[in-house]
Amino acid sequence: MKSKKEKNELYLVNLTSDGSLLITRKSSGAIVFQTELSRLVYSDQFLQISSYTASKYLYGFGEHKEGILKSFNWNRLTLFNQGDLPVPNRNLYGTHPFYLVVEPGGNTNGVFLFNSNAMDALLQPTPAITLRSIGGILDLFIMLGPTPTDVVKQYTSIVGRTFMPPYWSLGFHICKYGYFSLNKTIEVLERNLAADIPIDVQWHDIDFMHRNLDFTYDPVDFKGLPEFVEKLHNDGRHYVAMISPGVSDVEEPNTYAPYDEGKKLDLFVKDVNGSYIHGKVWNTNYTVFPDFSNPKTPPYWAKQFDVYHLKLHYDGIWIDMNEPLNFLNGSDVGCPDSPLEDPQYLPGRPYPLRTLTLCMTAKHLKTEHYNEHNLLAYREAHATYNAIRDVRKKRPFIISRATFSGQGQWSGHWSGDITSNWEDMRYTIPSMLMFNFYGMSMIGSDICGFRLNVTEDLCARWQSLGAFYPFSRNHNDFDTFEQDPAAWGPDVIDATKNSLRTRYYLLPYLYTLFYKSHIFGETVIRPLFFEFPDDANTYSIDEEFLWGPSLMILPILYENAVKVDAYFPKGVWYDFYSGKSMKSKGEKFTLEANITHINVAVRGGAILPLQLPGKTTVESRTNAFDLLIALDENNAATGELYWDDGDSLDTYENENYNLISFSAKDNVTTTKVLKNKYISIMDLNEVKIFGIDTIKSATINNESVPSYSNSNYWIVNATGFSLLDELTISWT
Ligand code: MIG
Repeated sequence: MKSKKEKNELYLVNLTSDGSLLITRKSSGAIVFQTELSRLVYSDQFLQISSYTASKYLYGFGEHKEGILKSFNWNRLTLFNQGDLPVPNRNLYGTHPFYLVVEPGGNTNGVFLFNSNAMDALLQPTPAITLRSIGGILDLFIMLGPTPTDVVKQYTSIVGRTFMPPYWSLGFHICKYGYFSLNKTIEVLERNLAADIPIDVQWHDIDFMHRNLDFTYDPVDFKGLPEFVEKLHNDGRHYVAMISPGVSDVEEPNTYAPYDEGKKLDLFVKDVNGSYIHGKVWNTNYTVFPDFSNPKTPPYWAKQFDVYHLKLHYDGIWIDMNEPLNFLNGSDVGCPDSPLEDPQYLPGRPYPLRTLTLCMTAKHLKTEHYNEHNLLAYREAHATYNAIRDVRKKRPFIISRATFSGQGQWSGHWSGDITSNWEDMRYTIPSMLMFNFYGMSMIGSDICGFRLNVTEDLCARWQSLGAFYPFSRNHNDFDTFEQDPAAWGPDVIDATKNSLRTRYYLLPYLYTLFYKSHIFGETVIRPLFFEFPDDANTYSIDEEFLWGPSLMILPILYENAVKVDAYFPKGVWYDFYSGKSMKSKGEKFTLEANITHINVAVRGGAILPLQLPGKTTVESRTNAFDLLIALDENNAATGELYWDDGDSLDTYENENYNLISFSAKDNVTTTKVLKNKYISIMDLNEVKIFGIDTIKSATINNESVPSYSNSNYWIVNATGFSLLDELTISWT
């Protein structure tokens, strides 16, 4: 007899005695997974399983530099963390063996291969996928969705969900490799503040360290750094410092605790003979690597952060080079002969796995680097998260270059050393979309590009686009000219100010999306097909994207372009700034955008919580809120706001937050205070209504209030009211 639970399952499994395994979706008969187990290969250094896929609409299995939709033309996707710059068709910094397939009819399924060895996925025109790993075990999770968001929620319920970011990290960040002095840092920051650019976070790259040593700062060129950081804090700003995973091995005894203490605890990665394996990164001599898989390492790591914080009050940490990248192949003395160094099957690039990283035979506590490689950054991020949480007693903010499945719990990511050209700017959108899909919602790219010099037009367009990255930071290489917004003329400065003002205005909506990502596993940024899986036109779109379900960003991505031909899925959409409506049957609209403008559209049916922007998030959080009501075809809309102090740990778990829901139908909008535990002022300024022709009179809680038209929309004045009271807003 079948149990109730089984009856409700979305799938059917059929396994024949000769090993044909077929998993289908009960409701449609679509293939979810289909393999011949008789063809399964399961050996020590070669594991292979193949499956038909329901369609050629497959997404994920990254990190790679490419669009969201994968090619099935004998396409090999390699996963093995490596630190060289992003180029197409090559493995990149992170490993996420998880993919999603849209079935005919619009249901979606997901497959996660829980395996951390180097591996390939081969996509064949059948369509079919072959998963091929060179170690570990075959442990597959299959997710039935049925919506793309459901698949991501199911995946993140297995691997872990995005950390709850501090509110300040949603502001704008500036950075450059090669300020080379505190004076230069101050000069750049000051000119941006003088140009009225909102800045929340100042960063420092390795050049602020003393002789490139982790947990130091240069006492000469960066003299006064702690005082500078105090000033940042007093002005409502924050500070992020860089740490590399390797530690210098030749410091005088008793002068450099990160080495001395690591040596005493004997926790560095070893070679086959049991000596510390020597790589070469930034240090004068060689570099040794803490073994984050050793239980002694996290407390050691935490101690370094603790001591460091006594000197320098960092707020966030940037973990770079943690693939790990090594300037040598394997070690200072190469690597021994071994099947681990030269496996019979070599995924990815046609050169050994040890190229520009550690020997595969290097020894971690329980196993060889061959098996630990892809996990190093994950473990480092976890240790760093716990370390700085315990030091600061506030929410950690960590950005990591290398990543593995589930790392979104501990860190965000940025897309690494992209080049300052139009192609690489376009690539930043699929990068963001995919990392949201992997459960790492805090993702961005170097605004205006990292490598080589950017042009003024490109930088203006990039600042506009980058204002809509979840993690919004301008950063560039040491040998390029300065590209912070204020280094430019009015085009870049105005593009930056306009787009950042919009970002800061939208922060309560963005923050609520992060809450939903953290608690429920939803994506913050998503491709159009996530919201419109029945509309096949959306399946390949990655030059426009959504914030949550309701806000569409339509950037200019081509040189000299001043218009964007944007696809709007069926429904009512409104220009975010003017309220002008566009009724779409599922078609393209041409939108203009001069060099200082980026198009943003609101989907009918949404109520967005907004807050008047400030020069920092600390300032914006003291301002009044607006509500934007965008009515759909049925004159209805809904929305939500999550609000807490933005920095304390576990506010959701401790119920220290406010949660307010909004619902509009015809000419009445009501708000419900579902939780009121965070004591704060949440005054309203105005309510904007998109999608009505005229208002004769308006009331809030039966008091009549002024209302007026702003060409395409109506505004109801709401001053004197608070979001913490339940409101009924009506108009005639
Ligand atoms: O080999 O710290 O991706 O953002 O500026 C370069 C210097 C090492 C790589 C990072 C980049 C950073 C740079 N780092």
